[in-house]
Amino acid sequence: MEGFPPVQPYVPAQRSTVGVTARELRHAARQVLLRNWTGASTVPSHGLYPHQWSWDSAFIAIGLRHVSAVRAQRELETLLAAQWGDGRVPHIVFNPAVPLEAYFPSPDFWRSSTAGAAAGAPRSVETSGIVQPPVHALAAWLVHRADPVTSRRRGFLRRLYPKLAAWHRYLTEHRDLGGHGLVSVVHPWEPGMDNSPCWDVPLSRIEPAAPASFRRCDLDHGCPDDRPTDLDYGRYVRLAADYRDHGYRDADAPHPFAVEDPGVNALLIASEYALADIADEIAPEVVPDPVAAARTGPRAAADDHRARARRLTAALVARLWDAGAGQFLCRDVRSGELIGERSVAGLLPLIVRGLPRDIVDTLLHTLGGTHFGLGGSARLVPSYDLRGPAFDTRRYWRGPAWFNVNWLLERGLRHHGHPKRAAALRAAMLAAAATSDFAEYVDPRTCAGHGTRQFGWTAALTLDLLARTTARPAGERNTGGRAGDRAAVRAGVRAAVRAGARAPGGGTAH
Ligand code: 2M8
Repeated sequence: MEGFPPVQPYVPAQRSTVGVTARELRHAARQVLLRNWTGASTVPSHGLYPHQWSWDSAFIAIGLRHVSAVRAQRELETLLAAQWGDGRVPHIVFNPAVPLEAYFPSPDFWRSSTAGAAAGAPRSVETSGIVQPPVHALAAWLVHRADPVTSRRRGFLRRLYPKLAAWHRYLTEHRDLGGHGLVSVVHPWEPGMDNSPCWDVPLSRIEPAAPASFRRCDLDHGCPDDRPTDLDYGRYVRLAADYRDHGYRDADAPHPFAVEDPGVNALLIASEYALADIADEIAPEVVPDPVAAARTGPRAAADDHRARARRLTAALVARLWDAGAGQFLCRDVRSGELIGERSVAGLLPLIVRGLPRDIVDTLLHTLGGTHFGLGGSARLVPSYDLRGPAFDTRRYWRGPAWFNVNWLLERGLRHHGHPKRAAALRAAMLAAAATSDFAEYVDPRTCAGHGTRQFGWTAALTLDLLARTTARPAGERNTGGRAGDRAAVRAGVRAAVRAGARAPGGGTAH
């Protein structure tokens, strides 16, 4: 609890927030993070997701750093304390105080401490056995940069660095299932975009688990039209159960679902660069032997990370770039084919340093074109092709816009020197967060909220956007810009409310 203010009662957002100021929005976002904090980490949502999720915690830490550097550090430390011996960071760390019936699949389904023992699952905490995108090194670096003095005093990066390096090694050494230098996901939950139309073909080969063999809890909290179908759930359960029954081993697992996803790989590349920055920062501590330092140079570890990032980037372009589509696509490792669906994951390489200029230009064009519509028919970037056959404005990862993805793209726009487009996206995100009561996801055209509310990373990334200038995202230290914030929020909210008023049933949170 070091350095953290007392919890204030939460005041939900009003239906009309035309007059909201940056200060009010910042206050409301902080309240969400305070309410969702459980003592050592933050839940995405007390109802729908009552445990700690891996990539959620990374995004949440990025926002928490503006509230309490120590709490942001603890968020990541708690997650990494549940790391497995083989280096994997589990996608869920279960809170033992939460009843089993609160979330499915529950700890007694995954049985990590026994079924995962050979892979080094911890004994003292129950986790899932699959992973999520590796955003953690990027988050750790940003958390450090927010308060380097506290970070150094607590030995934050020095303690996290070996864990983050082992996590990346797990991905590159155990998960290169295609054999071409890219990481594969082995379950639709691993890339975080659980129900993307990209998984429809590879998932169709999986025999679903019998409906009577499990009970979904998500429908107790969410509207069925916003969530995956029962058939998809049956397949998710089958894949997870088979992996568990194989001891969560990768080497000789059949992995009937294996996909190279551009989002996961782009985030790994961004995190490798962050790991290089971290290694530079702690270089005197990780190379304590002066003889070794003289021989290899104190920056050798950082150079290794940068070299790995460049190799991954080359593999990403070689394996997943589709010039005809104007974006990256997923590759089905089992069939060897590219998957012809346009997911927003195919634009996420915009966050990668050193991508060839012509590819960057094409991605920027695609972002604003008819498939993703940014600056045209869409206020926020949809999760899937606006013109795709499976597009659905409200169903989970099949069209709605998500704040973490839009935050990454806003970062990409700034990185590539498009501050005005970035500022417009930032204003739209702030408005959507304000009018939807920090919804889990929103209609990309009207910003009508869907899924659960007071959602962790929506609130956290709102705080981050409010704290940011429009400068390029180097190792950013936030410098205020509050007058600009206020103007951006007001302009964005007015536009969102106008759009909501035009759209049937749109624009409001409830
Ligand atoms: C969603 O996924 C979980 C399973 O991991 C679920 O549907 O129960 C996804 O949106 C995922 O990306 C996210 O990390 C998780 C918690 O917010 O919810």
